[in-house]
Amino acid sequence: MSPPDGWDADELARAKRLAARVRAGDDRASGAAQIFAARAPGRVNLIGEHTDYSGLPVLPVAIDRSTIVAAAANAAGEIEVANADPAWSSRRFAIERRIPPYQTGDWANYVKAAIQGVIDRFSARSNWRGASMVVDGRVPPAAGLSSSAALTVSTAMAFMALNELELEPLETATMVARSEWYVGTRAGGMDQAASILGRRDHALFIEFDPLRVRAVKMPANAVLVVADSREIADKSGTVRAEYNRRVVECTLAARILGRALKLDGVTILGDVVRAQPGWNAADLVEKLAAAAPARLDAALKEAANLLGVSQSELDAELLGEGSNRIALDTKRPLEILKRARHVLSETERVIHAAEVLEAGRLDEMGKLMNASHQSLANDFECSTQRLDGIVEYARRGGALGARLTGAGFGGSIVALCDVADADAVIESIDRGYYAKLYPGAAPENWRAVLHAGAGASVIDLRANA
Ligand code: NG1
Repeated sequence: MSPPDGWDADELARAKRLAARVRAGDDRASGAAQIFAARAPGRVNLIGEHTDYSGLPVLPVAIDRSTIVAAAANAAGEIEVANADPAWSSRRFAIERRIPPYQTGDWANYVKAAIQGVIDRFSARSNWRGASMVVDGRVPPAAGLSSSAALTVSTAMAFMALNELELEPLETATMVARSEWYVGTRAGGMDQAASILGRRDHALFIEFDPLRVRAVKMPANAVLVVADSREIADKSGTVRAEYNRRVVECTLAARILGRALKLDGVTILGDVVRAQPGWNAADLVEKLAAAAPARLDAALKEAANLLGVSQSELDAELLGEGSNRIALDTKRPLEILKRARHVLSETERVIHAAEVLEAGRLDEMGKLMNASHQSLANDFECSTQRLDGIVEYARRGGALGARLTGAGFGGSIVALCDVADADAVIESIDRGYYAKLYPGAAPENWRAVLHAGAGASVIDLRANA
């Protein structure tokens, strides 16, 4: 039987090397032990940025760069995990009902997040098989390409396979998306869904609540140039604080709009949109502007008054409690109107983008991507000078559209190009951006033409020996 799509000869060879390491490193896993390899790709988002945690649609592609985890059962009932990259040291931890996290920023917290997610999903089970695992990540980290989702998805799938557990892909995506909250980011579910449901040569129109996906064929003449600004979007530090702040701002906008429109049970902007068939962004933004000041104090006093709830109740609901509590810098006000304007207008752009991409209207797709970047820079305030610069060079080189991709605050940009123009776009970025910031350096590893690739899957390495 041939392995699932995505497992080409190189990926299989990688998996076999990792399996050899699993065997060599753990005599309990030696000999005939069953070894699984899970492969999960990163993703690049074409459009629909900072909409997923509002339950609103996104349009990413899974990319042809992946993380592979090889895993064998061990009798110790523990997780032992090594990384093929010696920069990340090995970790070992017990499988418990509540797995305590390592220090913030530790790579293996994503492994713990995945294992915890599976344990929580199958909470009736108690006899877990431990796993000896070796990880090889080829999705560039901190570049907006979701290396974290590639790691959590591959770990969760390998651990489930060892424990003879199976879920539908949509269910796995929901489970892993939620599990990443373990690392303290209140992310939506885009990355995990894209990694699991990716399809070769297709973008994915993903909707939430409930999660559903429609594959949108990429026109044959379209290519994606992804370029890393090399400004580190460090998800465990200040970027996490900014990201979580945006989540709070969007949630508040939703609650205020819900109240103004007399809707029950609104917690995210997606609830508002779904309750208003025929909605449009401009009208909703106008309603919000009429209902509340554009900015509210971060101590949540005004917001609590507007919503008719106590400040402490609102605080607990929005920021959470315990170790995962969001710490808000209260010196700056919360931007309600601008954030909502981005999310709602971006939602219109995503819906439109899926249509024009499907119809092969690449010029229009490019314009939507440019408008998205503008909105992220002005209203969502998550671009940087460097991201704006690299986007500009991509456009000057002939890209049909270019924008930051992922959370922003650094990381990568994505440019949509006609296949005939890809070299010129890369050349423009090399000369205008990399050569000026990194004179004399070779930029080959910093930018690439990426292709929409297959989603995650697990293979039994004995069957594919
Ligand atoms: P990146 O920065 O690519 O990890 C993050 C979130 C996504 C989504 C985007 C913004 C994580 C793990 N992922 O992506 O869910 O909200 O930002 O659209 O935080």
